[in-house]
Amino acid sequence: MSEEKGKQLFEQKIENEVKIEARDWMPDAYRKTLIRQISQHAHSEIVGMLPEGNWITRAPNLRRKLILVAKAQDEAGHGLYLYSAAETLGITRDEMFEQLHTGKAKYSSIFNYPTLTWADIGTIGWLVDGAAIMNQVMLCRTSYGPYARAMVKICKEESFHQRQGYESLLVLSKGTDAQKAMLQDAVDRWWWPSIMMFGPSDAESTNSEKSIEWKIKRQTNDELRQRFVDATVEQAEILGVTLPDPDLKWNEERGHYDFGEIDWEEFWNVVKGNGPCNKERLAARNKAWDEGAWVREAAMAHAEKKAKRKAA
Ligand code: FAQ
Repeated sequence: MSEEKGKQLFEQKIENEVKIEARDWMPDAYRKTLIRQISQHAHSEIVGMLPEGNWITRAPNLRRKLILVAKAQDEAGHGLYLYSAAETLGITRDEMFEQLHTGKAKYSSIFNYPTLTWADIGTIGWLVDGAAIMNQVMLCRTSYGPYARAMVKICKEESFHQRQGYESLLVLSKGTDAQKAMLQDAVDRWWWPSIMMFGPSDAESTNSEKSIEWKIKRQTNDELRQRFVDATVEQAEILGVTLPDPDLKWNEERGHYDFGEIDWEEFWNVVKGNGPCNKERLAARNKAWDEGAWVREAAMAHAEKKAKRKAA
């Protein structure tokens, strides 16, 4: 097929909401931005297990421990679907891991904050998974087929993650004064980083224009951030916590909550590798990769032996 014909078909498909598939012609920049976004998303799921892993051995009871183990396993699974979706675009998994391990690839800023108390785990479920879902529901309608299909499954699991977090916080909210204080402290620390997850403001977002045009992103960073704030305020009221933003107020005219200015200096600092836990997270991933070398070698040797036996 000529490049001209391929381009025409691509544009028609985008226009008519027909998914682009792995073997279809696509502009190089579309392929490149998808590899960037999907691989960063995959890395976020994998690195995102680390702050939670910190609490698996210290969960307050067996039920909470089982839920947390299952949640972390789901996140590993999300990472794997997403790496597979990115591979369909022509990058290998080893290349993606290399980009993560050398610090070349980004992953969500949120996972560079520490989990200091048990309330942080429920707060991650409520706010971090809540923000992730707000962003990811639109990705179920993204224009690239393998990414959209992966996102449908991921979103179902993420909504369970959000609910288990909120339920665990509801229990703390009815607990002792110390438990209530622990809950408020966690919310104070996670609120701003959670609303930073949506990325820079639309004016500063370098990729949004093209991604919206190609229907990779269906809503902008600021639109999603606003929806998240609007949905979360009432949930905070039910929990009896205050959100740490004195400028948070209902704006009758806009029909939305106004909120204070995000500390963009903090955001970019974390994105550039200088957040509270960036170095620790990368060191943990590199250690896991190095220590897993023998497993990868053994699996390859076994696969080769099986293939030889089959051929013989
Ligand atoms: N952190 O031009 P834009 C989860 C970068 S999964 C770090 O607006 P774009 C599950 C951005 O990459 C959470 N970097 O970029 C879970 C770009 O740099 P580049 C992850 C960020 O792509 C829950 C530059 O800034 N979700 O939570 C961030 O159009 C609990 C300019 O930004 C996804 O990845 C950030 N927050 O929009 C697991 C969803 N924001 O690449 C465990 C898919 C922006 O040009 C526990 N991704 N940057 O060098 C997306 O929807 C988009 O990529 C955005 C950013 C919305 C994140």
